Amino acid sequence: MVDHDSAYPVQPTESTQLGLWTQERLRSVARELFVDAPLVVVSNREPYLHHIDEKNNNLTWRRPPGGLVSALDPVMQAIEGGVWVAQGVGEGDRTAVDASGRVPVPPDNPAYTLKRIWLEQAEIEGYYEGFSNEGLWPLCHVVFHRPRFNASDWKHYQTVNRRFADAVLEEIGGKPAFVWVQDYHLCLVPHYLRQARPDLTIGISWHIPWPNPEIFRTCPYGVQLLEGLLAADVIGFHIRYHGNNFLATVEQELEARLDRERSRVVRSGHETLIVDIPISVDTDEEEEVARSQEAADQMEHFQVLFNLERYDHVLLGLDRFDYTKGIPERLMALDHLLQDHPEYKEKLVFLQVGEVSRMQIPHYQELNQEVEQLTQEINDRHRTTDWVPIILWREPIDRADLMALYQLADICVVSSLHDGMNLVAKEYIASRVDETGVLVLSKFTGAARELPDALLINPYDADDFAKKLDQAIQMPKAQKADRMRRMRRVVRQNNIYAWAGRFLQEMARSGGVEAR
Ligand code: ADQ
Repeated sequence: MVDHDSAYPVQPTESTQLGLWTQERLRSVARELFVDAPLVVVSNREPYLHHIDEKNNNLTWRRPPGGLVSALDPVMQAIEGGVWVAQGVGEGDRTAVDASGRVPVPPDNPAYTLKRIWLEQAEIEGYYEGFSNEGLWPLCHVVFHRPRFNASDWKHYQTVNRRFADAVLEEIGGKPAFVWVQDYHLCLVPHYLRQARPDLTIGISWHIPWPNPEIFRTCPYGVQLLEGLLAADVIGFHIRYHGNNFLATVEQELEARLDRERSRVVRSGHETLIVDIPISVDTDEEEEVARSQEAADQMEHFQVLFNLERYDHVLLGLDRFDYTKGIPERLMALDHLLQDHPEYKEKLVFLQVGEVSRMQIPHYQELNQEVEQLTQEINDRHRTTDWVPIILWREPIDRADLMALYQLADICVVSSLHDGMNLVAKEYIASRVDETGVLVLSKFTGAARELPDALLINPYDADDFAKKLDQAIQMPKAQKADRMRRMRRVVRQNNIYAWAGRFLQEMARSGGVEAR
């Protein structure tokens, strides 16, 4: 073990003091770090899905929605030569891979290897839909949905976590490696890896909030989850508050030595460093897409499709459709706004974009019904002969569509009830190359800590939320520009390469490799 004193987590590392993190800088740091040991990323969700296009008899592909994939794919592309282990879910996925489940990605310009593993239907139901998304997801987000745990889901969760660990071990053979595990689906992977290979350097990034100890202890398998995580050398959260909740949980649930000063846990002679490093977006790439001809074409397309030219104010909500994102709350705030300010009728439109997800789970079906019903009620309450305030749009969208929609939105509304970070907020800022636009942002997102220049709201307070929407509409041009400029500086500085670079440096130090 190296002396960690020089790597106190919240201080800027030597490397970050050198200036802005870029793709090139991450690549050169990675070349030094991973010279003798490759980087293997492990996550449930895969970065690319293959589809069979029956009409043209060929394979097509796309990137699924979701924060983790949006953030990590550019990192893996920058690092080059790594391996990403994930579950294959596209109907063309098996056709695209070789006999070991491997396929080079991105398919149009390969930079790393995707190794797919295959799960049985019962495993998907128990591990993914059950334990991960009906248990851990509501457990970690304070949204008043009771988590559901049962022994059969837990068994699947263990089995599948072992399968992911086995796939990593198969991939690295007997060689040294850095393994970077992602998120709440895979808490036990560090433990299984450590059992088989005590020499590996293992990190895990936790993308969602960590609850307080009182909530966490309702999980009947909490101790095993903590033990699984603590087999890692480094555990990363987006904000200090979640890291502190984790430390408090460990203190309550386990026999372990805590060094709060240095954010470390020592258990059975093994030391785990807890860091908080905010995840972000690839600002250069977002800007490039925002300025592209494709995005410009899509802007024109959406302008015609939604008849946007006729409105003074375009408000946008864009999410992976989830009950943590506060979609009904933002519709109710709009309802309040229109009741208080009927003068906005016909002058504004609220565009709610987002594919439905996890529809096998009853809470998600209920959310879908609730949003459809609310939209209808609010539209009926305020409609005029040729105008309704809310347009619900559920089509899948690609990066150019995203950048086009962000640039068309005078106001972007992110109203999560609880969110680890929220990348939509940061993407909106990155897209605003014209340095205007207003971000209305829930104070319960990790992003709110970095972005005091957003209009911060409590999504449960519909009156104040409506007032903030009004403030956003009325905000003078110069103030919008000042705020947006400051937010753009923050997002550019703490970009995705800073997140990955800093995390990988902490991993390297814990594994005895000195980063620059
Ligand atoms: P998510 O809960 O998925 O991420 P978020 O961070 O907002 O939430 O990321 C969503 C991503 O999906 C964004 O990149 C967005 O552009 C994309 N997206 C959303 N709707 C889409 C749609 N309809 N079509 C295509 N793309 C869409 C989790 C945590 C977050 C944390 C991230 C990363 O819940 O708190 O920020 O991981 O750590």
